[in-house]
Amino acid sequence: MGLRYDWTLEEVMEIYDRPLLALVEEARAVHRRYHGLDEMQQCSLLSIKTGGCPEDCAYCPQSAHYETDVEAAGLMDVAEVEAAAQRAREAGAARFCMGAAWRQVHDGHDFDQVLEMVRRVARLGMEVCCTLGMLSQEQAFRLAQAGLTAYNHNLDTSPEFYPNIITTRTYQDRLQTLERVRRAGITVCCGGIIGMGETKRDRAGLLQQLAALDPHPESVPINVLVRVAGTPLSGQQAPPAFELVRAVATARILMPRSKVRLSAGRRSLSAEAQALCFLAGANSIFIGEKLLTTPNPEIEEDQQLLSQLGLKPEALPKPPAPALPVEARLAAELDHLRRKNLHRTLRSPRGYDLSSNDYLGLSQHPGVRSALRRALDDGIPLGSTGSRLLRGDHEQVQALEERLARFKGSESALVFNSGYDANTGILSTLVCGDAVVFSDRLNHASIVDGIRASGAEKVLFPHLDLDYLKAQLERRARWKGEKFIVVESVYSMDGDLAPLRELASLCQQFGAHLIVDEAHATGIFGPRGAGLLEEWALTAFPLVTVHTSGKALGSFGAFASCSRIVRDYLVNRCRSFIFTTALPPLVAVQTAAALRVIETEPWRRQRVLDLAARLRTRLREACISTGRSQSQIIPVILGSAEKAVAVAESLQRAGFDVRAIRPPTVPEGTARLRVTVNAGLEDSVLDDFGDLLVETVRRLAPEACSSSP
Ligand code: SAM
Ligand code: DTB
Ligand code: SF4
Repeated sequence: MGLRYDWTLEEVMEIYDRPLLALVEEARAVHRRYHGLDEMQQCSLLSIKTGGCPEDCAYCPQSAHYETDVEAAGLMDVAEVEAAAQRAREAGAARFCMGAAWRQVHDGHDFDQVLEMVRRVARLGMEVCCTLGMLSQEQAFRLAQAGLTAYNHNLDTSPEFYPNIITTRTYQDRLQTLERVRRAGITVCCGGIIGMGETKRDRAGLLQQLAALDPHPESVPINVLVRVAGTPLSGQQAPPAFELVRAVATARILMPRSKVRLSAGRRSLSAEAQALCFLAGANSIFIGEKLLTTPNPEIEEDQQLLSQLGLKPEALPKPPAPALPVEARLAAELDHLRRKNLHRTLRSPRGYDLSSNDYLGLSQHPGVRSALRRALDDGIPLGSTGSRLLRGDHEQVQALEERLARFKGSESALVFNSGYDANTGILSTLVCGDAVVFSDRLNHASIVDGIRASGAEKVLFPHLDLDYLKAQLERRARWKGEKFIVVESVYSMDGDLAPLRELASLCQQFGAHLIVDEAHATGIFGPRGAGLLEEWALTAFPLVTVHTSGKALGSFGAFASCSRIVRDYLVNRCRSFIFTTALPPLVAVQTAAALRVIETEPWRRQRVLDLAARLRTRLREACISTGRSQSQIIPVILGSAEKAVAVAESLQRAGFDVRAIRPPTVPEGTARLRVTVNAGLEDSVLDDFGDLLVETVRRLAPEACSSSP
């Protein structure tokens, strides 16, 4: 099973409460799947600035609110820190963590010194971690640039118990710094403390919060409260060791890939209790006689324990290969993207689907699944084994093409490996270098690339501006070569519809050929789901229409419908068709089965369009524009990339999978959420989503709500 980020508190409690041995066994199984069982990461801690902290964390001996034995000291000297790191490395530490008793980082001399410390420790080949309190985004970027591996910033406990422990900053403040760390490309070290008087539910609540961070923190420190005289928590009872084992095991199960660090408080644990924690999945400890201000087990004692248990220290991280000049350029460009909120990372699907192109839910359809199962049982080849022109032309693909042609009412159809392959291939093959192509400014990148590759003259016209297009056609009335007009029928980022009838008549008037990409209309529009041309009963068929199978059909690949001559020409000349291994025949079976569902379950497309209308109405009532959307795609334009990302992340945290779309995918200043609806959404989910979307936009991007509907 993949990693999860949506554990409910009840689920976490159920895991936490399992019989201890069963819990440990399960955690160990997860540990075995994701990590070496005999490896222990050794980290070293150094307080580079001690005491006098303005925060009131009730556990902390360094808080200025309490009288403890800690002697305040200013920021250490860089060379001394470097020497300490060197000693730690010699003692076997692979990671060096520097802590400063600050509420937040202030720019200036001290921060510059910290950056230099980070650079020096990084040069020693160790992982470098800092814990300095709250950070601004810019400070996070600077730490990343200095070579920081990880930033430690703990949530400490559940959101409910938190106010009993800290009043000078909020849980939300903590989460914000963690987000900034993530955005800067630094790994996250985030955990908490047990033994502060919290309940079992609070411990589960903390773990749930940690596991909801996406991605999970790369390291999760689990501290046992070190009771320090003078702090409000000095009189707490030590928690039973088994509670710690449970917390470690649950963390291991919830966050399988993370390092779980048995951090402060090991001096109060027996060797046996520590061994159980290691068995339950803890695979990192702090070594050295001191943590930040409190004592830690003696180094020799730890070495003995690890050797008795057969645990060996994890090696220093492999030194990164020196960046080639080209990599340095790439890294600088990536850094620039991060700073402009334009850096993309991959994120697997989770939460309610409000962003995919699986409009009809066919990627999960039981009938399609059974068709695949039958085909597998009948011995269908798993790979196509070659390009279509060699041995890769299987009967299932041929049958699919015949079916697709019937579906479209065209003479023939030709399957491509993807929509991108279809558009680039078709345009670069059919359009000659002496032609002129009139292309809508918002056409998909694959259309743009295909036209570019054709070498033809390109005339961009403003989105769906037929007057402008007509004027351009008139200017080129005497053009010697061929003319083409290329549009999408449903625009993928705006959800609006191209006026195909008018375009067809312009083509007739000016002797141009129409090419229509029906990617987002296929399966949705038309009485039989064949697309917008069918919806509007247009009989003059374009030169080619392009359809994808990976959207409403829930499968993979694409197809063109066209005349026999065009198909034959593409088979002989189209490079993206010829020079690639054909799709596995199983995919053809899947697409054919999906087409059957489209024919037999027309309610799905009606449902999608009804849901879209319902959401648009909700947004319009709240004065949030949905542009000219008339389809299942609903843009919520927020302007800046930063706002779009903030709104998307907030909705994602609430369990709705919405994605931000930023330049260059959409024009500068029009970053947006691209919301899509699908037939599987329940009314109540859509309504909850609509309400939350309105509330979130009002809170984070109020200027996106106009005053009148
Ligand atoms: N000021 C920074 C901050 O709060 O993030 C950095 C240092 S702070 C000491 C790092 C973490 O150490 C705290 O978040 C807390 O989880 C842990 N810690 C502090 N005092 C502790 C104690 N007495 N027992 C256990 N853990 C403690
Ligand atoms: C963490 O979670 N534990 C470490 C580390 N992050 C910085 C700190 C423990 C501090 C214990 C109290 C002290 O020594 O001052
Ligand atoms: Fe300050 Fe950090 Fe201690 Fe809180 S835990 S008082 S922020 S040093």
